[in-house]
Amino acid sequence: MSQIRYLTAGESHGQSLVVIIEGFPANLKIDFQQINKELARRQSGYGRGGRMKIETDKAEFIAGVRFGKTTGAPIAVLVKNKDWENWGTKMSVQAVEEAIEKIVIPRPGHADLVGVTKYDLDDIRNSIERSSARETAVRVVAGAIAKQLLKQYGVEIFSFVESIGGVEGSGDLYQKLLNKEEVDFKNLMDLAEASELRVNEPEQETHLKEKIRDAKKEGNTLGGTFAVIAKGLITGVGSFVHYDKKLDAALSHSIMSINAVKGVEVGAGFATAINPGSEVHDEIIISNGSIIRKTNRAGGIEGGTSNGEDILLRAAMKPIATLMMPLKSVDLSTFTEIDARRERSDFTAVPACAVIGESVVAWALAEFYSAKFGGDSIKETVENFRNYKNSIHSGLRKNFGSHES
Ligand code: EPS
Repeated sequence: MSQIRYLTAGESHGQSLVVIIEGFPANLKIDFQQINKELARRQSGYGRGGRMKIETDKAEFIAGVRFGKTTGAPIAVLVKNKDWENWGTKMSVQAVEEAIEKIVIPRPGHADLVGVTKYDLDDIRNSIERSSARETAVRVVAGAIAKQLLKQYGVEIFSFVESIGGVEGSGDLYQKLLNKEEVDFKNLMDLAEASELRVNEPEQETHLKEKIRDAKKEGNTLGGTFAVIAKGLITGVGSFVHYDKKLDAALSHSIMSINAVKGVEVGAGFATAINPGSEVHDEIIISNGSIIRKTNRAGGIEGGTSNGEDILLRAAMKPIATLMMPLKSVDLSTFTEIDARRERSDFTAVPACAVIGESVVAWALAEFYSAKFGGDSIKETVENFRNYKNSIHSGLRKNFGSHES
C-alpha cells in the first residue's frame, strides 16, 4: 500500500480535468494562490499555440480541505477547460444526432495510431483527447500540493530550460552544479523565472526566440532539454534493498511519464559512461563538522538513496508531433498514403515541460518522504522527520565509536 497516491481523469477538450489525491496527512495548510501560480507557470512560455489564449487554469477544490487545511480525507480538485464551450457537441458524453467528422489520419510521433489500434477505436479523436498534454494541468496541481508538503521537510524544487532546438540558453549551469562550483543559484533561478523560455542567459533568449520563429515559419516544431533541481534533501530517502524502492528509478519514471519526454539523466548521466571513475565519483569530505561531497555528479543519489546533496536531473523533450509542414502518414479510411493531419498546436512547449518536471519530481519525492516519515497529521510527520534528522550524525558517531573532538 503506497502512502500517498493520485489519479487523474479528463480529456483535453472535455468539461474538466480532475485529480483525486489520497493519503495526505491532516492539517497541512493549503496555499491556494501558490497552486494557481504553478498552473500559470505551466501555461506560460514563448512558442505556445492558440489554446493558451483561451485557458486561464484555476484549481477548484471540491473535497478534502476545510478552512484552508487538509482533513486527512481524499482531496479532489477540478481544473475546468474553458475551450469545452467550443467543443460541447464534439465532446458530448451523450450520443448526438448530428454527424461528427471522424479523424482518420494519424500524426507521426503522437499517440494517434497506437491509440486507435490498441483501444479498437474508429475515431482518432478518442485517443487524442487523453494523450494530450492538457492532462498535465492537474498533475501540476498534485505537484503543487506535494511541494507544500515537501516544504515541511525543507525541500524546494527548481527548474530551468537548457536548450531548445539545439540552441543553448543557460550556459553550463548544469555542469557547474555537478561540479558544485560557486554559482548565484537564487539569482539564476530568478532569471529563469522571469524568462519566457525559462533560460537564465537573457542574451541567449533572443536567439532561442529566433529559432522558434523560424521553425514556426517553416511549419516545424522544436524540442529541447531542461533541468530539475531539488534542494534541501535529507540523506536516506529511497533505498538499495529492493528495485522498487530506488529513488533515482522513481524520479526517472516520473519525468519519463511526462508527454513527449524521451530521455532522462540523473546527475552526470550519460557522461558517467565516458569519464573515468576519478572524474565521476564524488569524494566524501568533512565541512564544518558534517560529511558532504566535494562534487555532485551522482546528482544527490547513491545506491538508489538520497545522500543529502541536491537532486540533479536533466531531461530531453522531443518536438511537438503536430507539424504544419506535415510528414507522411496513412488515411486509415482508405489505407492510402497521405500527408499527416494539421491542427492547432504548440510550436514548442519545453518551458512548460520544465514546470511539469518540477511537479512530477515533487510528487515522487513527497511519496518517498511520506513512505519514510508517514504520519496521519502534519504534527506526527514533522516529529518523525525531526527525530530522524537529529539522529543522523550522532548515530554514525555512536555506531562507529568516533567521538566529537
Ligand atoms: C496538445 C495540443 C494543444 C496544446 C495542448 C496539448 O491543444 P489544442 O489541441 O487544444 O490546441 O495546447 O496543451 C494544452 C492544452 C495544455 O494545457 O498544455 C496535444 O495535442 O498534446
